[in-house]
Amino acid sequence: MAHVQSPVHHGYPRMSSIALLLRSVAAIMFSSVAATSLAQDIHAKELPRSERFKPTDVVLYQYEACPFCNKVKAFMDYYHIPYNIVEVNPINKKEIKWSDYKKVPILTVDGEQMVDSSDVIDKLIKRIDPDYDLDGDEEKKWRGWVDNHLVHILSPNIYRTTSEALESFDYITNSRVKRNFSFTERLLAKYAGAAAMYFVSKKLKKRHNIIDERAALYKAADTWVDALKGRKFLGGSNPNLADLAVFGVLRPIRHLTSGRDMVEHTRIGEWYSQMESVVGQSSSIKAQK
Ligand SMILES: N[C@@H](CCC(=O)N[C@@H](CS)C(=O)NCC(=O)O)C(=O)O
Repeated sequence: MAHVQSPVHHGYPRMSSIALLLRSVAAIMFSSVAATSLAQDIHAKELPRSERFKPTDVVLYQYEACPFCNKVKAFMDYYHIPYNIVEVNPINKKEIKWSDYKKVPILTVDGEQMVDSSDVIDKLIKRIDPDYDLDGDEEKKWRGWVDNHLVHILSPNIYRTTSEALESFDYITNSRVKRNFSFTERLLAKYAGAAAMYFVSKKLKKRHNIIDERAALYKAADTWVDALKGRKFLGGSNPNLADLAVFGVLRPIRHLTSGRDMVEHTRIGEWYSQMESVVGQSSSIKAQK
């Protein structure tokens, strides 16, 4: 799972020139691989949950492993909104040149641009259910916790060791990518990307004052389970937007070593499985081991 965005906007610190070079190689390789293999990848389900909101053309401009993008995907998966994915090249961002907004996700809904994952979700839920109350304290608090706390713990975990970093880049050898790229290209993307992100994640760890990344992940998972207070979901018998946000950012790591460790060492497994069965899995973000 590459997390090869620009250091400027995603809070990446300044890097040594070697790390920068490696990251650039990884980013270029990753983006060319991903852009071709994932672009226009349609995710459709038969029965939209909303009778009111039936957009005909939804496009998500994303980075495959961007947690904010994965939040939007989990929401659209749950609400059965069919969408196309356009993978953005993290170096030149040519796929979003048409927009003034320079981050991902960007969602276009029948030509209308929506930006910022939480705003996107707010807009979509209001179209699905105009009466939806976005001001519920608990839901708001935990959605904020995902954006301001949980997302920062993920990179230090998935790129923690060189072997975990390599595992996170394993998706590059998945079958869709295989069709379009040579063995050498895939190998270079995987090793350069993993090396770059190994170093970047150490800087991120420092920046967010994380001493032990696994301990932080376990603590976050159990904090979330405590917030459930025995309920099936934070939303009660059905997930609310906070459930979908937590699930969205954890889904890409669930089948990596860090995600397996998390499930093994915390109480999050039951909630996660329940979310998985109501949202469904996304084939594009599973570890390919
Ligand atoms: N608050 C925004 C944050 C979006 C964000 O930071 N996205 C990162 C990718 S994870 C990004 O596009 N960074 C700029 C870049 O890579 O150049 C949201 O929730 O959508």
